[in-house]
Amino acid sequence: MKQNRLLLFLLFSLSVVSIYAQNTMREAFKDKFLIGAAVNIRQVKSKDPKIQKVIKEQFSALVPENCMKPEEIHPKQYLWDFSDADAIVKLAQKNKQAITGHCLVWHSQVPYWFFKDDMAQPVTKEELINRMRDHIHTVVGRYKGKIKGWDVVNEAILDNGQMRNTQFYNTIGPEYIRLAFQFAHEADPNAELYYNDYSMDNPAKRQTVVNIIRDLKAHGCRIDGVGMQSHVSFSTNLAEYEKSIETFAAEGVKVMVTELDLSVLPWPSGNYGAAVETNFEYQKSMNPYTDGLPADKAKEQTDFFVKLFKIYLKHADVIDRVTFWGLTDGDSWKNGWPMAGRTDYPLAIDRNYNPKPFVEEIIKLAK
Ligand code: 9MR
Repeated sequence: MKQNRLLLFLLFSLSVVSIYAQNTMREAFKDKFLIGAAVNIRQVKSKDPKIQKVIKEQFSALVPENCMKPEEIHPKQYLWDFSDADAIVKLAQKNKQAITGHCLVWHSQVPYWFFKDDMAQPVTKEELINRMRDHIHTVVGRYKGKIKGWDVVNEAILDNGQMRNTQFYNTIGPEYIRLAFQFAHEADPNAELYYNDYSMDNPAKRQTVVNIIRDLKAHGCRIDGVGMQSHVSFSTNLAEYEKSIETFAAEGVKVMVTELDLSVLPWPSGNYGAAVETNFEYQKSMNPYTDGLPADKAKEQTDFFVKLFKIYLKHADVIDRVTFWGLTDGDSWKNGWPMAGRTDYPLAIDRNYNPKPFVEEIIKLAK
């Protein structure tokens, strides 16, 4: 009798645990694709159990939001600071989460020294290639075998489909992309390598990404995937967005949703990209939800995320990972961009570290 009761109790506990686990994104999507979050160092080092719990339970992949960027990890030519990046890698390993390295070559968040010689003059092409090689070899080499894949080149294309005139492009020429992929592969032959960009629903950009994939392959370079950042808005054209997933997949690469967020705030102009240099002066009328998100807006957001996740699930065979760009609404870069000082609600986890109502809806879709 006593044994029966014990057995019943055990069975009951097991089912409670499994129902509970099913209710996290990590568990619900485990056979579909990785579910990731970009984390900052404050969250990684936090002793607050609420923060550690949500990181571990809801996500199967992590990406450092800032601390692997050249500015942070390589502030001077002969000075490296791996402490924060190491901490993130350690946490992800402990939580058995896949880690993406972000990012090796980007026009933003590169320290001043990178492009200047001792006389503060622009470096030569050869020197910039040497510096790029040294940077990539050192960073990728340090985490060899620990990082699933790297955003090797980030945001190299303008919205009109032309190459962005970055210091890498202007000094080295278009082959800087090829070289970056080559150096990353040399440093960790088993790491996956990605091209990452925003506004990937834009047909002009889509075509240039295809050209980049083909050029890399034609030169024998490894490219495993395309990262569609996906800083989306309610007016993102989902038909074009889905077409990009299909187009990249048809080129034989994996697709990754790398920086998903959905702002609920009004946009001060017609551009919905993620160009870091965009900056508008604060206007109170552009910050309408300081006291909380009204029910109708929350519903609009839920409906949009449901539409997005239906697309992701439909293409789960080619989508490897869906990563939110930030852990909670309170930490999102969207509170400060493109206008500083606003209160936005773009992510899956709210300011109290609880999953938002739409999370339950997307979990239902996954089942
Ligand atoms: O979220 C990042 C923010 O904290 C930084 O201040 C910003 C600086 O450029 O970069 C943000 O992350 C960007 C990412 O690295 C690349 N794609 C666009 C993201 C939002 O700007």
